[in-house]
Amino acid sequence: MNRILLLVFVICFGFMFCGCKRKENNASPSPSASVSVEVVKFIEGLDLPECLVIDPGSGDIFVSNVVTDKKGYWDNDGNGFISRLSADGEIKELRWLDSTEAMSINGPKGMCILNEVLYFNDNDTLKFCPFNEPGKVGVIVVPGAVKLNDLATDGENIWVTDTKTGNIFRIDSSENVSKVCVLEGVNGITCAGDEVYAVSWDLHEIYEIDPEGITDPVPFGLADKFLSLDCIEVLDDGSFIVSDWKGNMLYSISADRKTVTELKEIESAADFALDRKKGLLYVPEMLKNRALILKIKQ
Ligand SMILES: [Ca+2]
Ligand SMILES: [Ca+2]
Ligand SMILES: [Ca+2]
Repeated sequence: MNRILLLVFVICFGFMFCGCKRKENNASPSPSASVSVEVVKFIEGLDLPECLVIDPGSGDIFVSNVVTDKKGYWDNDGNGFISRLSADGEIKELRWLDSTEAMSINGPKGMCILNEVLYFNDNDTLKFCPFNEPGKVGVIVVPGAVKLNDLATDGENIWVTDTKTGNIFRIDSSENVSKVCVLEGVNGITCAGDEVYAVSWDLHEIYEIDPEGITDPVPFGLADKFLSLDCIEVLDDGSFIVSDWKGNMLYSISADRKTVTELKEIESAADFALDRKKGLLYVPEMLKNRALILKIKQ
């Protein structure tokens, strides 16, 4: 009797499974459906890495290390540092830029590189270090800054987000600071051609930003898919990759902004870098004190 019941169950389950499969195959193909990632390497020995960026000049990778043993991610504790790695993930200089008495580095987060200068957010202060003057750190005053998070560049300006105030600023080459708009809980920001995209940690949503700040940020309508978004990048085919820090996941989103696909489970996935030419992602796995190099397969 039990065997017959089991057989009936197996047949029913098999039918349901085939039905689902057929439905899936009939679905219209989405541009991101074929995106997947493969681990190339783990980079160990980092200390709460929040952000990785690629220097277009040398190809080297820079890593911001927040450093705290008590969840003081935003404490001005003078123990943060920035590492320099080769493109294949070997640590060249763990403390390429270190905190000093004259200029503390506390909890460095988002970074960008423009004209041979590394810019990095350090809690309430935007700092920078020119590559030709290693160790020398300058400051750009950002109005009302509390929790500066990400940085991006459009090739002329740099863009800064403040997660606490929601402010998004654009700063030109003369260090003129313009407030573009406010987006509650804004974290990651990226520039793609003339377009600017940002993600909100608190609203767990992705937004297209009007670079002129005339119209309000336009949500993708995917807020029910994520927990706390950290970073966003745009691939050449117009699809997106985002990291969900609390959701411990890296996602792909189709260019039509409708289909969300899980790419890889990564604990506390933070602010990753995209190498377009090589099709590589450099993703910090923050609470595991390491980063992953992933190959994008399309
Ligand atoms: Ca710290
Ligand atoms: Ca971030
Ligand atoms: Ca970023």
